[in-house]
Amino acid sequence: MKRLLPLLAVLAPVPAFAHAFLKHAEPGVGAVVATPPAQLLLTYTEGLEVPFCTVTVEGPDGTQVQTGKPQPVPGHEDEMSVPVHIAAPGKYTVTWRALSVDTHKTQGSFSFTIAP
Ligand SMILES: [Cu+2]
Repeated sequence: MKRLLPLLAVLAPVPAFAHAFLKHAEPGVGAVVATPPAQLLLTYTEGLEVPFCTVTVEGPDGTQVQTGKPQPVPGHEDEMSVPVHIAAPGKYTVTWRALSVDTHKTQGSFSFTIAP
């Protein structure tokens, strides 16, 4: 029965916090901001594999907003910045897909509003 112990350790559930979930965003989740941001800054609960993360933004009229590729933030492996071209006021919805350093995939979305 001695050999069973290492096996049980392997089967132990991975804690839920070991995935990359959105911890903080600029502009903030649900925020109303006066000035359109030149980039989004997304902070996660886990380190990211940024080249394998995607972020899309949908504008108030339902069309896709022009975004750049997610960029790593030096010194912050749990963050990525995304260049974004926002010209008009209204509600914007950000949809993100993240691959964390533990190879788990997560996804989610949130909105913010540019005040008129
Ligand atoms: Cu994970």
